[in-house]
Amino acid sequence: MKILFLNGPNLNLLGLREPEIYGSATLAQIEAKVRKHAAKLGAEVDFRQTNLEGELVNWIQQARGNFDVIVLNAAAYTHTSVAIRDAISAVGIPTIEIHLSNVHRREEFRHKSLISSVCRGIIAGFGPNSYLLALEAAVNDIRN
Ligand code: CA2
Repeated sequence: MKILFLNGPNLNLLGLREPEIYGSATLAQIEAKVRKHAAKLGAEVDFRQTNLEGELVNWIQQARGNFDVIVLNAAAYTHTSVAIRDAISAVGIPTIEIHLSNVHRREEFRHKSLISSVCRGIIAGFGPNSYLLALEAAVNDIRN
């Protein structure tokens, strides 16, 4: 099983700024945990980050035929991007929406996700473990 992890804007700052909200782990440390766990589960992982909305759209489109599942932390684009929603819908690959923080405990503008309704499921609020839980979900729920 091949799983594409995509990370949106500002997630490259993890562990470097605002640790009280997002924790002290860097994205590279989260990636390392994901890779270690994926190896145990026999899953293959690609892990990417970009600050550009269009790049996320391109990566989602290019996943067709190359990945079985997408795990997506679209960061702020979760709440704004019709383009990312349309790409997920068009590509037809099961996509798991994830967040480090529990977006529903935060500002009201984070309560609305434009992508949830085209995703297979949502995991939020478990910090870096949200990534590992998504990996488990991908392997146990989506693998056929
Ligand atoms: O909780 C999450 O994973 C979010 O997707 C993170 C996004 C936020 O806009 C979403 O509402 C929820 C923000 C990612 C920004 O990450 C930073 C990390 C360190 C310092 C500043 C921002």
